[in-house]
Amino acid sequence: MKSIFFRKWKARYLLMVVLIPFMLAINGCGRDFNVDLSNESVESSDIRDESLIVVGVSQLGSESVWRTANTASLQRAFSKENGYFMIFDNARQKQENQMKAIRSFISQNVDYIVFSPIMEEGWDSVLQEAKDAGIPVILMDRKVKVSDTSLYTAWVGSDFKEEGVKAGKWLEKFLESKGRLEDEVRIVVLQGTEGASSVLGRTEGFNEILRKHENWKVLECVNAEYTTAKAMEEMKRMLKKHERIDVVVSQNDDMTFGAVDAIRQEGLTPGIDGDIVLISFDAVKAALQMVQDGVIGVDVECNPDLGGYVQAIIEAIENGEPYEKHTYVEERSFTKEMVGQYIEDRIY
Ligand code: GZL
Ligand code: ZN
Repeated sequence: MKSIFFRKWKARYLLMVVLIPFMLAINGCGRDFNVDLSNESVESSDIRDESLIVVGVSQLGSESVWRTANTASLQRAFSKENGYFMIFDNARQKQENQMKAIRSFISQNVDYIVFSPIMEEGWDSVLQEAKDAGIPVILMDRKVKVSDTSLYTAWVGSDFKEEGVKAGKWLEKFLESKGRLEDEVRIVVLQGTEGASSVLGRTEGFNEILRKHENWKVLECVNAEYTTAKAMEEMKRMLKKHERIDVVVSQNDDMTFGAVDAIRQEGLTPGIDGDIVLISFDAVKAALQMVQDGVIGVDVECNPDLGGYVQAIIEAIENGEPYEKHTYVEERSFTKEMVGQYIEDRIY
């Protein structure tokens, strides 16, 4: 718990650390940013307010609609009005960029570090450095696989395995409704970033159901990086390679959008009454519209609104109150029968 004086000093110092390079960049390198400094985004009031809690956030990237919504929830939680000074870094899908950001936060001696680890492996040493510096690390969304769980203070996110189980159980019900539970079902899987908790969990959960049906054949499981473009490319390739695909399990909506385009370009019809049914994850607004249109069979929600949960943990720590080491957020699945009522006021 840092004293108020220390916080004021640090906020002032931080502002200099952030501003000076920016000013040098404008004057030193001669590059014309054409920026009116008087409109500098970090208002001077930021450092005059009573002490602010300084939070270093390493976001893994901006690969998906889900990720954008997740970042927005962090900005809402760690606002100046809420008493925070957030330093935000976008790692652009590279683990080494997240490591650099975390080390930079440590050198700036922030009060807290918050990050979504792009993959589970490889965090022990940098988390040890944060622990040695006495900076609590709060994980959100994805998880880390570390030898010592005291290397992070808390984690907030989804039960990814449960998401996969929900998807498998929906497929059972869907096939039964079509009288195809005993038929051979030919499945391809579009996976997200290799080693990500959301990929490991969704795969594990779906496979738990898959194992019960020896007539379900997974033709191919491919890493499409959670992006629309990569998914379209891989889906096109698989449609040419396999003479028939019945189901696409797509581990996020952005990849689903790419797969739907590829299926249509192949002259096939995606959907619960078409040639290929899609199972998706995240449940972003544009995808829920596709659920309503019968293009996506089920969309298993993944709740990106984690900022408030992380903020509550920080408040608890600040006030010396108890908090959970692991917090699972509420999520549901959406199908054609019930999705209608949720689309209108979906904020992402
Ligand atoms: C899930 C999150 C995943 C989303 C994708 O919590 O890690 O990352 O499902 C995003 O959209 O890329
Ligand atoms: Zn989730």
